[in-house]
Amino acid sequence: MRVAALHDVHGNLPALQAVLADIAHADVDAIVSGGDVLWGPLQAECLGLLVEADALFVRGNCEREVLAPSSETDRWCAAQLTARDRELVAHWPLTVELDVGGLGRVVFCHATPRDDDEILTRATPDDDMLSALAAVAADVVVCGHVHVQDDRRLDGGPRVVNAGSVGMPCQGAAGAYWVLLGEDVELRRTDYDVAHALEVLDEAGFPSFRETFQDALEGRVSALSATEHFEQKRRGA
Ligand SMILES: [Mn+2]
Repeated sequence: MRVAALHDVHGNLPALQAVLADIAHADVDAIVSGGDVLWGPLQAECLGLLVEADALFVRGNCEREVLAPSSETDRWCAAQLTARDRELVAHWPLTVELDVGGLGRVVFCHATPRDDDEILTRATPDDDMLSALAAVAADVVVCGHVHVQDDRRLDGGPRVVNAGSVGMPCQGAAGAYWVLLGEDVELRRTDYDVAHALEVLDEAGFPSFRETFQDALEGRVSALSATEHFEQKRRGA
């Protein structure tokens, strides 16, 4: 079995379209949507495409936040969804489990299997990773949330793969980031026309769109700066 995991699309429809076109040539048996499809410019359209592609969904913190909005931006996002969209999203689970090729039992989640907003980064010490994942019986855990790809083997714990972000990456280079699982783990990057995407997405009316998205889409947010930001947040600094 081969599985494509697509995390943190954040309403970036052109990025998602490019990844789905790539996946069409990748002999994939299942697509997992790893959370945070919402909270972005063209989220309802992204949701529609993933439903059409028969994706298996897990819930991200942004799905939870859009369904219970507490900011102007959350409320804008909520207003883009139909009652049927909201009903669908409200039922997404925290995890999906699949047996994948040579990898064994794989648990897909947004942030960690126990919490859609818990932070784990490349810089998180092994002991902290192990305690966050202690209750998880899996060979591999696939997560997202911090928008930086990673593939790490924990001594005495699962292999932890971060799929990165399709729609709002922090990799220091433009593109849509995702992961392909089969006999092994392939961290993938799909190119798309970012200048055109920025124009299309800007039209959607997402509040402060350019300020929020442009640097990430143009590849100007480095993995190091994003990791430092999230790691400080994790440590409560
Ligand atoms: Mn998230």
